[in-house]
Amino acid sequence: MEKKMGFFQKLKQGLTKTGGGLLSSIFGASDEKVNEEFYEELEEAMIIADMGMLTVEKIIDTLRERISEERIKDRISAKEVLIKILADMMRPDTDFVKNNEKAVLLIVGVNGVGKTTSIGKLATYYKSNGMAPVMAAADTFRAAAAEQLTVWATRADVPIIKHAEGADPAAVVFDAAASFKAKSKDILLCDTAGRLHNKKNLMNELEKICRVISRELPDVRTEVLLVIDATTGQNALMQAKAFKEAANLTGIILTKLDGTAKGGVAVAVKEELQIPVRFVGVGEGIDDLLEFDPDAFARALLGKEKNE
Ligand SMILES: Nc1nc2c(ncn2[C@@H]2O[C@H](COP(=O)(O)OP(=O)(O)OP(=O)(O)O)[C@@H](O)[C@H]2O)c(=O)[nH]1
Ligand SMILES: [Mg+2]
Repeated sequence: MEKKMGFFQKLKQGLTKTGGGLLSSIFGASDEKVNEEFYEELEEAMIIADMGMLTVEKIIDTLRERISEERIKDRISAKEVLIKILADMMRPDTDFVKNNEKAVLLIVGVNGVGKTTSIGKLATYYKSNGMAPVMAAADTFRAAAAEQLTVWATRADVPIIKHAEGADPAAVVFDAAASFKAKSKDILLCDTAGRLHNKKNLMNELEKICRVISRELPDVRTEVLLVIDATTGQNALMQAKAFKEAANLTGIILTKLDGTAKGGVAVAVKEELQIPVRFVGVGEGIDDLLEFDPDAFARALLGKEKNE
């Protein structure tokens, strides 16, 4: 319960920081009517909040239908319906790594989105759930990438497998998989490079890493999580499209929600690309990672607390 409140508070703080609650201003007092002007304002606000044109059209259509079916006349009631629609759209269709289930989490994404930081947070999260994580420093491309991950490994107090700069990332993953087996670890967290020269390079490297994982750990569940930065809006959606073509993405980590009112990309990635958000980043600290909660997230997008 306390965690849920924390989720909501942190999220709402971020989401309302820049826009004063992008969607909340539209709903106003209880006696305000649902009319064409309301739909227009709402459509515009959802596009500004990065939900993407296609998704916004679908949301508006669904909302119109429900409002007509339920004979809703006021904006306050319309808001409740909208929260439900958004939450259902973001809700994952599949389960995620269960507690006590072994897994490999391959963390991918363009540079600067928060991959390495998220791995530090994930290690802490899994450790606090009683799991034994190990990190693989498979970003061998950027100078000092392994050192940066080592700092997080020390903070989280988990082991790390690393090679020299410029080494083959797949070889790092190979060694990390060996250690995972030998030391009976639960969660293998693989950092990857964010700046490869082109899509073909990226695709080749990710394929090679995935081959090593499936060969060395054939019975271990593997999740490929794309990290996207919520402050980059529509750009984040483009990145998700590109990475979906390059790798078998299974989920999203949406970072930097503490610095934007535009969390709508969480709706767009699920609706347009069928990739569910699994975690959200709400700060630079080791505890600033939260399990994604579609209902709380939808409420936060609309600036509404459960008992408000
Ligand atoms: N405010 C905020 N900052 C974040 C969050 N996640 C990461 N950052 C910051 O974003 C910056 C980049 O984070 P990194 O983890 O180095 O990103 P990366 O994707 O590993 O970057 P490369 O390795 O260069 O590709 C750092 O300054 C982090 O502190 C977040 O949820 N909120
Ligand atoms: Mg990094």
